[in-house]
Amino acid sequence: MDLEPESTCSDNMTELESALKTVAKVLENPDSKVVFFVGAGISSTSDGEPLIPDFRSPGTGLYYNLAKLNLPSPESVFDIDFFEDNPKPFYSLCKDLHPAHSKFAPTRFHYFMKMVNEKNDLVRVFTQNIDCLERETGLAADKIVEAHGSFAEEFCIKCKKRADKEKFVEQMLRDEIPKCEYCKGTVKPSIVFFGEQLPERFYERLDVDLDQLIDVCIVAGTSLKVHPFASLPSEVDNKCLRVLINNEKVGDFQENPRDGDLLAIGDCDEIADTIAGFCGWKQELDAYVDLHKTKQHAKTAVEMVEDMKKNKNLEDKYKGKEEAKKDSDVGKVEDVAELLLKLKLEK
Ligand code: CNA
Repeated sequence: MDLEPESTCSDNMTELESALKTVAKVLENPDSKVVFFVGAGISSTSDGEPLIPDFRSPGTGLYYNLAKLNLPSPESVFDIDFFEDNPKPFYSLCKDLHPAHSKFAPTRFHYFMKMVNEKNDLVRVFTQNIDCLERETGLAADKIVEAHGSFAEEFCIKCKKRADKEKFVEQMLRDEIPKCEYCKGTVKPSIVFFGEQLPERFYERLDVDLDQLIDVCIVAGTSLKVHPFASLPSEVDNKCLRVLINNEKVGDFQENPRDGDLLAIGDCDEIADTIAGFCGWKQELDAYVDLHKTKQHAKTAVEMVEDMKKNKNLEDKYKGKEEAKKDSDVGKVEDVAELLLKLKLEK
């Protein structure tokens, strides 16, 4: 009998695989306490397709696109003093970013965090993102700290009262500057502008959450350049396993590396997918992502049907139902409408 040359798994394993297997081993234990520190990179692409651009990239970044508005500087759009005098530039882009109107869907990485909440003891997701995609997965707001605020709520900048969401959205979609129903002050989403304090909840949770023994902290999609958020990875206990999932090595992982730090340099979605595979969660993760896509397709198809009902001429635009079916990519539009009702979508 020929004997195969002896080879261990680790012989063939790349450094990255080995790091991800170590993470998976921790996550296989349901009692593991997990914390996430995340940023714009978890929303910048979705399964390789561009999603929400970052702010600074030349040519595509948000600030680049603001050049035409003739602002003192592109950053003025998020400056509270500037906003008080002239909220128009902010509202010219708010519609595209606001979850009530934007078409952005959570990425595979967002759903991975939701799965960690289901399979482990998720202590908290600290995010710098303002896009609300963590909430969109169904993860409870209590599990999320939006360190730089978000579009989840809107407040009057004068009397500080919370605005009615429906009225706010109506005004925004009519391209009006939303006004407070009590004092007529300007209403602003609760994203943190330059010149404003971070939410108190950020400091409260930071004190309490990081005071306990966390098993693994996963830092993902952030350049760790914006303070005080950037210092979070340095605040976790020395016994905590620190993992960086990012396109590049950043922050404390670069400047003050600890023994045992794991570096997963690469795309957030791909790495989340691999870890999920090692944990045996791959099918469930795929199901979450697919369900969301089906909902999106169903929404598109139903919108088309509604359009067609409203205006017969639109049949020409879609060259009849056949074209609409093709666009919807999920079979008959009527079936999709039915599916949508079954799913009881709120939106
Ligand atoms: P950043 O400074 O733009 O850094 C992003 C990091 O993610 C960089 O190191 C990239 O290399 C890395 N990266 C980008 N795409 C991927 C990917 N697919 N996989 C792995 N790594 C990737 O963003 P930060 O969050 O660190 O900066 C903080 C700012 C950006 C906060 O104030 C945010 O509010 C703000 N921001 C938020 C959004 C959003 O809400 N989606 C979008 C753009 C900017």
